[in-house]
This record gives sequence, structure tokens and C-alpha cells, in this order.
Amino acid sequence: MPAEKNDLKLLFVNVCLRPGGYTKFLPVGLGSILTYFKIKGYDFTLLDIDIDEYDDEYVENYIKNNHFDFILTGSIVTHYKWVKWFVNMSKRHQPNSSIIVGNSVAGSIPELFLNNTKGDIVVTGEGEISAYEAVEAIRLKKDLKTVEGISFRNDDGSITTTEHRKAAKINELPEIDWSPFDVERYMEKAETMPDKDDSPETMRSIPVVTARGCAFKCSFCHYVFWDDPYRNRSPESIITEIKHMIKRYNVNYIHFWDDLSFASAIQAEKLADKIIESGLKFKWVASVRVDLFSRARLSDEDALRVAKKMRQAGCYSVGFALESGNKEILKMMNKDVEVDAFYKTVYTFRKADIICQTSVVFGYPQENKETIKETFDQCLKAGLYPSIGFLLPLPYTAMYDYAKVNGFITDEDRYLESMTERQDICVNMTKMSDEEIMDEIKIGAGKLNEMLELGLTEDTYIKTKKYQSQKVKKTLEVPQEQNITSMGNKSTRQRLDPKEIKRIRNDVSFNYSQTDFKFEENE
Ligand code: B12
Ligand code: SF4
Repeated sequence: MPAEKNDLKLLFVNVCLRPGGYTKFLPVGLGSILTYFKIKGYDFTLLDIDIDEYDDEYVENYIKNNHFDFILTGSIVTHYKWVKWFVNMSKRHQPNSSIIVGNSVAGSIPELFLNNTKGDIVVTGEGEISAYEAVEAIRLKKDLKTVEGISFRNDDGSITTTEHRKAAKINELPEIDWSPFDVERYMEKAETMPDKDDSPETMRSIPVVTARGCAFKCSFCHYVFWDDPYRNRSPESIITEIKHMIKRYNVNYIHFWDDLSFASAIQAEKLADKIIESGLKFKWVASVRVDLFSRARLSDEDALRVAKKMRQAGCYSVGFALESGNKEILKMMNKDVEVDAFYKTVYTFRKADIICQTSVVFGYPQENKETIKETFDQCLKAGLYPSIGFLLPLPYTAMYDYAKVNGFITDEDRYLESMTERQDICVNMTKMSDEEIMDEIKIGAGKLNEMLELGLTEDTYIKTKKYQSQKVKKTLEVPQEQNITSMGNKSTRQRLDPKEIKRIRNDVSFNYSQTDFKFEENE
């Protein structure tokens, strides 16, 4: 007789990515998995290491003194070393429990993870259904080979990876039930950058996902939904969730925790229209790209109209990455944007009174003094202090392969254990020394610091402790080109042909009209 669902003891573990961090973020991915299990009738225990900042000794004692049939956890791949320790430690104390690990820490390196840890099952990609089906397969004593989207170790030690699971229908996934988490404490420590006239103390924010994945494939980037089509939620379902969040938690800020909230301005306008129509009052922040307006080929007036409408709907800040001011590096990044689009986008959003946030990546193999200067020149021109980071080769990215092929990563397990964050130079693939890179950065960041009167010191140029860009100290001149948002000569600009975009899997369900690439075809 198979065990009943409620006879089984499940433990979900929320890891702490940044011990001592001044902000805490509700884990949307884990929250979504928990919700799915709850809806399917499972009870569980949540060990939230993040909000309580339990140390390793506490965690080990907890595992030692409690019994679980399943232990499920996951994190970003940069937390590999800790997750490896946790999995091996758990197996030592509870050899009979099944340990299931998801998110990029295991899903972007399934074989390596299983070979180097005592974990039992890796959930690759989107986790809700695969994790649930894996637990169900064990409960019902079914063959794990029947579960899509996992890798697992067989009795003989060999590893089986099953078929990739078809991407879930994003509007059908349940709204996250945050009740297992101490939401109030998370809200106290949430992102502290409010809108210009608000103070951090009045912020009550919660994350909401509006899209999964991204429509692009940059060579340094990896997200869990890499092998899935880019999917947007319908404005209706987003607004319904926000309505619930306002009612339940009295929130006034929403963070759209997306890789890419809007692939085009048309999509942004659609959501803004619906928010305005709903009459809901909340502030929000979204992730876009520097080509948000240019990809839609909007005129100056239309771009500004959309930006102003976003502001009217509550958008107070947008993030879009310049990454580099050098064309060759942008090309190797596979970024598919023009440098000029950056200034134009900053100009448009600033005119609409929206705070711009950007980030840059130094350390592509071509990087030199000149290219670093080119990047800072763009920031100086736009009067925008970027989040400064270095190329951090992540598994399942083109730059990870580059690092391996060129001998920068020889022992993957060791490299993964040594990884920190993009604010540190983990691997230097340039011809410059670390010191030379840092010296150039100090020059560019120093100029920006002075121009924007930020009061940073050389020690805080990179780890600024808080985002600096809201202090707009520079009035921008109207971009010289006639059309502020075009990417250049319309007739020569490469068209985006949906058929030409290479998608690895699940192409069939990819709906371009959803991402509003349709405008490309209409022109
Ligand atoms: C919020 C966020 C953070 C928060 C973390 C919050 C948290 N607790 O997750 C903070 C600010 C701390 C953060 C930091 C970093 N982040 Co971040 N972050 C995000 C962001 C914007 C949203 C995450 C999210 O909620 N996603 C939505 C949910 C639905 O997706 P998900 O978390 O991947 O969950 C799914 C699967 O992974 C899986 N899953 C997740 N958990 C579990 C658990 C189990 C048991 C199972 C079975 C499955 C499973 O199922 C989920 C549902 O399908 C993403 C972009 C994005 N949209 O994903 C980037 C992202 C995750 N971050 C990224 C990066 C690079 C970083 C940093 C390394 C950047 C840096 N500074 O160097 C740091 C790492 C910090 C560290 N010390 O390790 C990358 C991930 C790269 C990678 N290969 O892992 C992303 C994808 C952004 C990008 N496109 O580059 N980040
Ligand atoms: S546009 Fe952003 S999220 Fe999309 S692949 Fe590039 S870096 Fe990643």
C-alpha cells in the first residue's frame, strides 16, 4: 500500500544567499513550489534560514534532530558550495530521506551536481510540476524515468536525465500563497529604494512575477527558463494577484521580479492601461531592455507617451542594462542592442519622471582601458551611476564554455565552490591584470561620483551598499538624432524574424503575439 500524502514528512529549505544582508527577498521560486504542493494536498515544514539567519550549526542540529522523508531546496548557482555542504550533511544524518534540489544550483549542472553531492534528484528548469511528480513517483513507487524535467542517480550509480518538461501555461499556475513565510519581517527588510517623494519606512513591498524567462540569449546570462519560451502573464491575472496582495498585506509597492518584464513597449503599454483601468494604487518597478522603445520603432512622441503612461500606472523605476559601451563586446554578449539606444531610453524615462537603474559588465576577453572608458562615457553622458559587475561565467552559458575551452576553468567543482558574486573578479579572461581593471574602473566611477555628487569612496564604487541612481544631478540634452528612439536608419536595421530566433525546445508553444514581436511583422 502506498503511503498517504499526509503520512510523508516534507521539509522545504529556504537558503540564505546573503548572510547579514541589509535586504531580504521573499523567494518567489520556492514560494511557487510550496504553493503547488499545498494545492495538491501535501503538508510540509518550512525551514526559512534566510529570514532567521540560522547558522550552519543550527541547521545541522535541526536536520539531525528531525526526520523527513523528503528534503527539498534550491538556489542560484552562486550558492553551490553551501548547498553541497547542506545536501551531504543532510544525507549523513538522514540517509533514508530523498533529497531533491532545484533552481540553477543543480538544474544548470545536473550531472555535475549529482556526481559531486549525495543529492538524489535534480529538478531542471521550471520546478513546480516536476518536483511534485518526482515526490509522487517515489510515494507511489513509480519509475522516476516517467517524470519529465529531472535528473536522478540510479542504483548502479549511473545518472538518468529525463525529457525536458514542456513549459507550464503561465496563467494557469497558482498564485503564490505566502502564508508559510513571515511576510511582515520580509517586508521590513525589503528593497529600500522608494519613489522620489516616499521614504523607505513607508514602503510595503512584495514581489510579483509578470513573465518567465527572456526573449533573448545573452552569452553571459542563464536563467532557469532558458529552454522554455518567453511567457508573459495576462494583465488580468497580474492585476488579480496584486489586488489580493494589497488586500492581504496592505502593500503599496510591487517588485516585478522578472528577467524581462516587457520585451516591447507595446506590452508595457498594455499592462499600464489595465492597471490604470483597475483603479489600483501602487508603485512598481520592472525590468526592461535598453531597446524597449527602439525595438517597437516608436516615434519620440509615442515613446514618451508610453513612458508617461507607465508612470501614471505607478511605475517609478525601471532597470535596463547598458552592459558595455563597446560595440564589439556587445556583439560578443549577443545583446542585440545599439549603444545609442541607452542614452535615448534614459532620456525618455527621465522625461516621464521614472528613475532609471542600469548595470554594466566588465571583463569580456576584449576588455581594455579604452573599452572600460567607452562604457563609463555612456554613463557619464546619461548621468547614471551603474551597478558595476564583472563577467561571472555561469554554467549553461556561452561564456562558461568559453572559460572552459580556453583553460580559465579547469576544475568545475572547484570553480563553482569558489564563485562569489558579479561584484568580484572571479575569473579574469582579459589581457589586463585585476589591478589594471580596477584602476580604470576607479577613474570612470570616480568621475561619475564627482559629477553626480554621490559621496562614494573608492571602497564603495562597486559595492555601493545602496542603489545610487535616484539622485539625478544631470540635466540631459535632447538626443541629437531626429527620432530619439530609433536604433538608427530604419531601412538598414536588421529585422527580427521570429522564424530566425533559435529556441532550443518547446518552440511549438511560443507565441510571438504574446510578446508583441508582432509589430515587426506588421510594419
Ligand atoms: C530576486 C532575485 C535575486 C535575489 C534573490 C531572491 C531569492 N531568494 O531568490 C537576490 C537580490 C539576492 C539575487 C542575487 C543574485 N542574483 Co538574482 N535574481 C533574482 C530575480 C530577479 C528573481 C528570482 C525569482 O523570483 N524568479 C522567479 C521564479 C519563479 O523563478 P526561480 O526562482 O528560478 O524558481 C523556479 C526554478 O528555479 C525552480 N526552483 C526554485 N527554487 C526551487 C526549490 C526547489 C525545491 C525546487 C524543486 C525547484 C525550485 O522552480 C521555480 C519555479 O519554476 C532573478 C530573475 C528571474 N526572474 O528569475 C534573478 C537571477 C535568479 N539572479 C541571478 C544572478 C546572476 C544573481 C547574482 C549572482 C548576481 C550578482 N550579484 O552577482 C546574485 C547571487 C547572490 C548570491 N549571494 O548568491 C540570475 C541567475 C543566474 C544563475 N545562473 O543562477 C537571474 C536569473 C537573473 C539573470 N537573468 O541573470 N537575485
Ligand atoms: S536580455 Fe537580460 S535576461 Fe535576457 S538573456 Fe540578456 S541578460 Fe539575460
